[in-house]
Amino acid sequence: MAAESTSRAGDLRLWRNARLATFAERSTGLGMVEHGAVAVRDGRIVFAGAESELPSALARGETIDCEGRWITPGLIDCHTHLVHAGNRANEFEMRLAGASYEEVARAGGGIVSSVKSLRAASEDELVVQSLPRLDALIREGVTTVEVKSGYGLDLENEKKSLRAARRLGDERPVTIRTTFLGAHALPPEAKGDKDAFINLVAREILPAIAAEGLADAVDGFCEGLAFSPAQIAHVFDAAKAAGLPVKLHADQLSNLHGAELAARHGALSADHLEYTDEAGAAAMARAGTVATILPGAYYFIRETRKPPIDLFRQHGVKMALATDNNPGTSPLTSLLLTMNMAATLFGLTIDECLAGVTREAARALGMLAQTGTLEAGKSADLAIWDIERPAELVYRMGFNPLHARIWRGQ
Ligand code: DI6
Ligand code: FE
Repeated sequence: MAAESTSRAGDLRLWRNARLATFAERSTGLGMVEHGAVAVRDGRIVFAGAESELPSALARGETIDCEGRWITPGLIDCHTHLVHAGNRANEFEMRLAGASYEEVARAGGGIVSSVKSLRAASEDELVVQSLPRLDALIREGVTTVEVKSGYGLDLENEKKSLRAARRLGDERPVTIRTTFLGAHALPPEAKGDKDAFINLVAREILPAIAAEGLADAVDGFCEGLAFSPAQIAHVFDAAKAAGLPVKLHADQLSNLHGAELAARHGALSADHLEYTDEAGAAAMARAGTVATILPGAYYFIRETRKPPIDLFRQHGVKMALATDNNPGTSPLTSLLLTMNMAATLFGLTIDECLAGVTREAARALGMLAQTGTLEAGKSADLAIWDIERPAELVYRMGFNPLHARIWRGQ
C-alpha cells in the first residue's frame, strides 16, 4: 500500500505558469485560462484549470514551469492516407505542363499508380516510407493520427496497409486510428465491374479485416469517378454488421448527396463537402455527423468551389480540419499550414481552426471521451507553444513554434 502511494505520487507531474486553451466541452471558444496549470497522473489529466484552484494534493508532483507559454490539447489529424508507397511528383509535373487528369490517368497515373506501388512494397517498406510523414506531423504537436487503407484494394494488400499503420504507433509516441477504405477506387483486376468489386469488399474483405481487429472505422469514396451512393450504402451495411463506425469522402467534386448518405448511416464524419447543399448540412446537424474540411486537397487540385461553411455554422454542424495527406491530391504534412489555409481560403475563425484540429477532430474519430480537450479524465496529450496569442498558430506559414509535446503524460 505504502509502495503504491509512493509510486502514484511519483507519477504526478504538474505543468504550471501556463496559459491554457482547454477547448473544454462545455466552454465556448478556446476555453481560455490565463494563469493555468495542468496536473497529470498515470498518463491522464487529473486537473486543468486556474492555478489558484489547483487542489493542494496535486501540487506535490514534479513541476514544470511553462514561463507563460500556451498549452493546447495535442493536435489530431483525423483524415490521412499516410501509409502509401512512392509519390506522384511526376503527375504534378505533367499537370503543370498542361496535361489533363485524363491524360495523366492514361499515362498510368492516378490512384491506380499508387495501388501498383503499394502492392509492390513490403509491410516493412511501407512503415519506413511512412515514418518521415508521421514525424513531420509529430514535430508540430500532433498526438493522434487517423490512417486509411485504400491503396491495396485486395484483402492481402489492405491488411498489409492497416498492419503498417498500426506499427507506426509502435514506432512512435502517437495514437494511431486505422480506417478501412476498401471502396476507394476500382483495382485493375476488377475490369470495370464496380458492383462486383463492392460485393467483394462488403462480403469478404471488410468482414475479414474486422475479424482481425485491423480497422477502427470504415470509409468510402462517393463520387462519379469512384462509387455511387447505393454502392457505398452496401459497404456501410457491412460495416454496421461488423460493428464498425463509418465516415465518407462526400461531395468533393460533385453533389451526389454524400453528406445526407453519411448522415443517414450515422457517420462519425463526412469529409471534403465542397458541393454539399443545405439539405446535406441539415441532415448532418441532425445526425451529429462532423464536417471534416480538407483545404489541402482544395488547394492542390485548384478547386474553386468552397465548402459551405456558413451553412455548417447556421445548422450547428461541428467542423474538423485535417491534412488529407495522400500522394495524389494533398501531399501535405502540416496541420499548422492546414489551419492557415482553412482561415485564408474558407474564412474559418481562429477558434474554429484550433477547435477543428483538437476537440472536433477527436469527435470526428469518436474519441472525444479520450482526447481532444484539456479536461480531467482525458489522456495527457498536450502541445506547449512559444506564442503570445493563439492566432499565431494559424497566422504563420511554414514556421513551427512548438516548444514541447506530451503524449500520454510523456
Ligand atoms: N479523395 C481524394 O482526394 C483522394 N482520395 C479520395 O478519396 C485522392 C487520392 C489519390 O489521388 O491518391
Ligand atoms: Fe482523403
